[in-house]
Order: sequence, then C-alpha cells, then structure tokens
Amino acid sequence: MPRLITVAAAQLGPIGRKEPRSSVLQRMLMLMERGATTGCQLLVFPEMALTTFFPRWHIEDEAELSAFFEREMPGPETMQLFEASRRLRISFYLGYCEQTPKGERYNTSILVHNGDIVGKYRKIHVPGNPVYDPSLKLQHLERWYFRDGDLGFKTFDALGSRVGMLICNDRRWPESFRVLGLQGVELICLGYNSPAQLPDMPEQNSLRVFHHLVPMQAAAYQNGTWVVATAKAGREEGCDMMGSSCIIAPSGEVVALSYTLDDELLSCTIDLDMTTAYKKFFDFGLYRRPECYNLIVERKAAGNPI
Ligand code: CDT
Repeated sequence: MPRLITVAAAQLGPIGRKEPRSSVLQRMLMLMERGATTGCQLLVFPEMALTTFFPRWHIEDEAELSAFFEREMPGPETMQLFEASRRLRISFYLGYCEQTPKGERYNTSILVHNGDIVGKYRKIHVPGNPVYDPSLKLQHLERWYFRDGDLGFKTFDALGSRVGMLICNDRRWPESFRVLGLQGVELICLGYNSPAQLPDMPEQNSLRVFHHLVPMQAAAYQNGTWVVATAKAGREEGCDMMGSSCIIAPSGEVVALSYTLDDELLSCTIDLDMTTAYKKFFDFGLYRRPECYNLIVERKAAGNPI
C-alpha cells in the first residue's frame, strides 16, 4: 500500500502595508476551506504569511513595526486558523514574525496538526542587510529586524511522515536540506517572499525562477524528499514578488507549479514511499564520506586551498 497524502501549497497574493490581519486571515481560511473540500491534509502557507513583507522598508516607528509581530501563537486572531485546522482536520505550515516575551524577534514557522503545534522552526539563513543602505535600489533589511534562528534544523514526525521546515533563503543553501536529509526527512515545507527582480543585480533577473527552482530540485533528489514551497506573490507595495509555488518530487521533478500571482491552492496527492528508492540510491551510510567534509563545518567563508 503506498503512503499517500494530499498536500497543497497555499499561495497568497500581495498583502498591503495597511491590510489588517483579519482580512489576510479570511483569505487564508478560504484556502483552508477549499483545501478541505478537495481532500487536502496539509496546507503550506508562505513565509511571513500574516503581513506584508515589511523588511523592504526601514521602519523607525516602533508602533508600526511591532504590529507586524505575533507575541502569542495562537493569538486572539490567529486562533481562527487553529480552530479551522481542528474542525476541518487539516494540518498547516505557517510562516510568521515572532516576538518572544524577552523582545527577541525571529522569522518563524510552525507546523500545526489538527489544531496543535507539533513543530517550530526559526529561519537560520537570514539574508539581506544589517543596516539601511541608501545606495541600494531595493532594501532587504531582514538582518536588521531578525535574529538568526536558534532551533536548528529539526524534523517532526507528523501526518504519517517525517516533516522538516525551512524558510525562504534557506532553500538556496544545500546544508539546510542535508541536515534534514540526515534525519530521514520525507517532506519539507518552505514558505518564501522573493523579489521577482533584483534591481541591484539585474543580470540575474531573467534567471530568478531558475535560481528558485534549481536548488530545491537538486536537494529533493539528493536527499530523497518531497518539497512543498509556497510564495507570497504578485505586486506588493510596488515590488514584484515571485510566484512559482511548487511541489517537487524526490526525483527532483516539479510535479505542480502555480500559474497565478494571487491566492491559489496548488494540491497534489503524493506517495511518501517514493522517497525510499532515492534514499537507497543515495545510501548515506554506505557512500557518504564525512571524514572528507571537515571544511564544511570548520570554515564559514571560503579560504586558502588545503
Ligand atoms: N525572504 C527571503 O529570504 N528572501 C530572499 C531574498 C534575498 S535577495 C534580496 C530570498 O532568498 O529569496
């Protein structure tokens, strides 16, 4: 008997700077209802799903900034998602901005199964600038707003599967996937907010979707895992954000791809046992040579030849 599960990328279109959470939550609940009627068991929402992608601005007004963060999860408004999860018996991955009781800020995701949080991750590869740089055409101030994630790359046994979580820029780093692969991950959920163009590196503009897909397709194949990656897409506050939400098989093939830049549910029934053949092909225990990989953990930046 194959281990079948129906998963969906729950892509969101743009969210305005002043759009209230209540409106975003209504849009998300509609996707959950639609997912439930089409038999979805897991919905993957984007990174920072509840608000606009505010790190494109240098916000000095603490009251405005603080409104982008969740101090409790579930909180009074996000409780609706948890109730829907319980009522519809549907699980979800949610990216959001977390503020701890000590005031620390993280770019976070959670895995919620039937209304209960069963996994939590804080983004490890936090990209962009640590300070406002007026010479740049596009600001990406995640490093100004967020700490580096401190929970490691963990897997969670849920939905009859071994699930891992990553957030946006993590998908560009093979180490993120390998650490999950070494824990036998079968399904990786990832939300993202990626500009469709890089005005400060325009030579990459025509390759943006390629650079989004190629590391995830390679990593799915090399680690024998499914990947569900979900965008916050479309023209958000004058900035074009990439769509191309996707579901990638352990073969490395893209088996579903979004076709809008708006709220869209992209579902696929996947066989978790398809991971087995690829995990056998890349038999880590037999073929990996960790004694030759020391530099990966000893060095951060590239240096002299050894
Ligand atoms: N959200 C996020 O991590 N975005 C980055 C943009 C980096 S380029 C400014 C990404 O890797 O897509």
